[in-house]
Amino acid sequence: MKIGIIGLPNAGKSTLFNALTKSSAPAENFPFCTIEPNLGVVQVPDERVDKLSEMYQPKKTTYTTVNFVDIAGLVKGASKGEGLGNQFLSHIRQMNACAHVIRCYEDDNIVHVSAKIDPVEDIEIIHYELILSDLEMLERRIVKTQKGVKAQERGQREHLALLERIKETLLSGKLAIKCEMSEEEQIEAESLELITMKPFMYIANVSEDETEDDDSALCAKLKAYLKEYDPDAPLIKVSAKIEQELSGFDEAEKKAYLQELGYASTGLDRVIAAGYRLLDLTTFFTVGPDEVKAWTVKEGTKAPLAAGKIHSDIQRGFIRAEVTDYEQLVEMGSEHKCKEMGCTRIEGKEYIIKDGDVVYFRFNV
Ligand SMILES: Nc1nc2c(ncn2[C@@H]2O[C@H](COP(=O)(O)OP(=O)(O)O)[C@@H](O)[C@H]2O)c(=O)[nH]1
Ligand SMILES: [Mg+2]
Repeated sequence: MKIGIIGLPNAGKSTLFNALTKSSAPAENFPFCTIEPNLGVVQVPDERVDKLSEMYQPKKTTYTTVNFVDIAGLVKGASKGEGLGNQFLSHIRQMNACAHVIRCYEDDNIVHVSAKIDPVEDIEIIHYELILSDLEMLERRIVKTQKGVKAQERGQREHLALLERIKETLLSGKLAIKCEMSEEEQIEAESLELITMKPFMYIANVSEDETEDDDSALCAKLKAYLKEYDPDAPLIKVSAKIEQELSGFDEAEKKAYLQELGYASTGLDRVIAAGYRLLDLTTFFTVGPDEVKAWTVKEGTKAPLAAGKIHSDIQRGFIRAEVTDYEQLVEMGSEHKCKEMGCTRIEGKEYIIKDGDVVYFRFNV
């Protein structure tokens, strides 16, 4: 599962990516410094893991991770091949979700490709390119489907109607995900690999002196625009520059500095949490004196497959899952107490893992 970081050159993608991964992708005042996409594995902060770790005092505590990819400079004309455009677009197509970084910071030393800072114009440039690229893809699909309709292949007429509707949506400047669809159509549309069908989040990269509740004119403008254009998508305000500085601090220093700046948590934590939510994943936990660990599965995963994440033997020899809800475990204070009080459920092969389940798998090989 990967989240692609996209946006215009100098929006602050690499700076943010570096802070996220504490790695060293090149961040320079140069539009095409990141050509190959950079992959970073980022730990997802989860206070449930902290709490469980406190309870069990295990030798090891393991959080889930999410992958971020720094996809570099999309520019105006990308869908027509400008600035290595097609290459970037094909990278984005492989992502499960997108984090769109928009420049809202002012800094005369950092050039802007359009020579002026206007977050709404920037966002529109990127969306325009993504939509054009999707339209091209869709058009090819439509031609293919028309042939299917002519040949009277099953379901092709309905499929064509859906494609035409998505095309209408794109032509009106909206993202494909905004096209009204039934649940089945949604699944059908997701298989089209359209970029604008992917879940999006927006990251406003603001000036260092901007606080959480006090928006600059640029940030306010962006917020107002997104409220209309994509109201369901999360918008997160960060200063990439500060996040980069913070990533070198220890926890105590970080806290003090954040307080001084008027931020409740690091922007990165909010970016990671929102990104993780965007991917629609389910987290379950295994606990014990050796390790407290958070695991990630796709929503709707059944118990044996989830067990297989831990070890293929556990999946193969799956007998049952003993499941306790995280909240109840914390309330009762121990697994023993939970069992005593009848809060631990015995679940079989058909059980679908829920977010927050604390699971013990019984198996035999
Ligand atoms: N003042 C300021 N400069 C920033 C900020 N974010 C990025 N920059 C600078 O802008 C330049 C380009 O940033 P980079 O992360 O490489 O942008 P990218 O092209 O989107 O990857 C670098 O010199 C950064 O230090 C910010 O929030 N404030
Ligand atoms: Mg970059």
